[in-house]
Amino acid sequence: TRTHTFAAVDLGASSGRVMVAMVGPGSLRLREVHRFPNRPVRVGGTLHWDILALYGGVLDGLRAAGAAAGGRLAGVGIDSWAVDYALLDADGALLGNPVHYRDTRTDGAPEKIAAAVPPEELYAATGLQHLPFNTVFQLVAARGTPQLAAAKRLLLIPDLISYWLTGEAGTEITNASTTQLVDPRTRAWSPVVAARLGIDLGLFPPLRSPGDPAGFLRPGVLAETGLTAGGPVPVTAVGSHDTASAVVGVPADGDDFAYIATGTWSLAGLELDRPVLTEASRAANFTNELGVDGTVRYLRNIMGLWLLQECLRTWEAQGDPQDLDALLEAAARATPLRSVVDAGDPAFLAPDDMPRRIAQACVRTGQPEPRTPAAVTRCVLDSLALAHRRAVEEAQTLSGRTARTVHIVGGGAHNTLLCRLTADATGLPVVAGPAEAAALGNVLVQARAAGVVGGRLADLRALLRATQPLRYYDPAGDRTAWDEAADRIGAGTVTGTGR
Ligand code: ADP
Ligand code: LRH
Repeated sequence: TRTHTFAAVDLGASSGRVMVAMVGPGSLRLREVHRFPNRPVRVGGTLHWDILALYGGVLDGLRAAGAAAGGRLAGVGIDSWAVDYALLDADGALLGNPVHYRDTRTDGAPEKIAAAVPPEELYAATGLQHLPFNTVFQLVAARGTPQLAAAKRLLLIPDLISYWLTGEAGTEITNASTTQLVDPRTRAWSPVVAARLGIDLGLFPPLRSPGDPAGFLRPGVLAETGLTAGGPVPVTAVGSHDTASAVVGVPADGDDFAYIATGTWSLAGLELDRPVLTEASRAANFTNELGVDGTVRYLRNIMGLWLLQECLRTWEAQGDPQDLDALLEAAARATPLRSVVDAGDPAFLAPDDMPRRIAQACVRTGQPEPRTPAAVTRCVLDSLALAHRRAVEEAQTLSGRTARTVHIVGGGAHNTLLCRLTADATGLPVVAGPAEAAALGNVLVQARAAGVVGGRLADLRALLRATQPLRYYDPAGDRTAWDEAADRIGAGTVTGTGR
């Protein structure tokens, strides 16, 4: 049997990477061929994504992928972070750098929208959790700008990369669901919501689904990446929302599992076959994002390892750089649950001095201020584990489903302390890995579309279990200590709506 080499372009908020996977019946080998930093740039007071640098990284990665595949790539798939978009003019030219979801331009937009469509109605129509940066809020913030007025087309980030690579435009549905303009029951646009918010759905190219063809690498791209000799290279729509691909990449056995995709964000919840649109679900700020194969990602956004990344950035800027491995070792020895913060607090959203904000939150809730990098790191990881526990428990209550295992995928799967604390806090066994679940979910959907592997999500996941190294953590310790810590913080969610 022949193996085929597929490339996954996976753009995360902290780094972009291009991975190649050798896929055959019963075999799957993933290799990173290129990783590049994703460094946002503030210009004119606005935080932007450096999209051309990212595209340059994608081209470098495809060149490396082609070399790894002996010049013959069976396909390319693209996924990235959600929500953000680029505007193009009538000639297809980029109208400015995409704005970062952590930019403050959306301040006040939710209030404007609530006046046009009450939050209850917006949730009933779209099932999306309230994140202050959802695409609808960004579009309302951009209303009246010359850029939006000149725009003839709107492309979400992975769709933009795909357009540049192929010349063909589409809107992939899993990521489209994060705009807050899609009805999760029909899996189509919600014209009513768009009309009431004055958003022109005509800006979006037609919807496509994971597995749909998305064109071929253009001749110029083939030339630039050294891929001209291998014949046409198809681009396939995958779960273009990185979290959609990451959930495909969860190596679960059966359906009684919870997952936590932990990278810059922690996305913690359940895979469902239909949305939960109840008022209780809205109040708890759970989202119903659309997944591969008709699934729903029922989850909550938790601030994630952003908290740690921003601490590291701050310490470095203050002339006190930390080594991550040494820091995590010291954190593992630090006093458990000494101070915890609400890992959903919107105060942590923007880039800024994170150790200071964490200390302030501890003081505000009458807890000791963590004073050393190790103590701050322990506080972050205890707080994330606590938020993981709350999301996993509430997702079950709100959906009526039961989880017997927690899968941790994404970069955080490397963090053994976080995995152990999550097992202890949830009281459930944790299976950690793969860290590159998004890239794996990306290539598996491509390989299936190409007929190289077959089957349903369960079959793709069986292939992952058979081929990817995983780590197991059994819960230990006294769960009442976690209850007590939870009581210290009146935890809300990223909206700050509170309990
Ligand atoms: P994103 O996709 O959002 O860019 P990733 O899934 O790549 O994020 O996760 C990045 C995070 O994973 C880092 O911020 C870091 O905290 C964590 N991480 C990655 N590798 C390791 C490691 N070897 N040990 C501990 N943590 C790690
Ligand atoms: C994770 C992610 C998450 C979104 C956020 C904007 O990378 O896609 O699912 O909520 O970025």
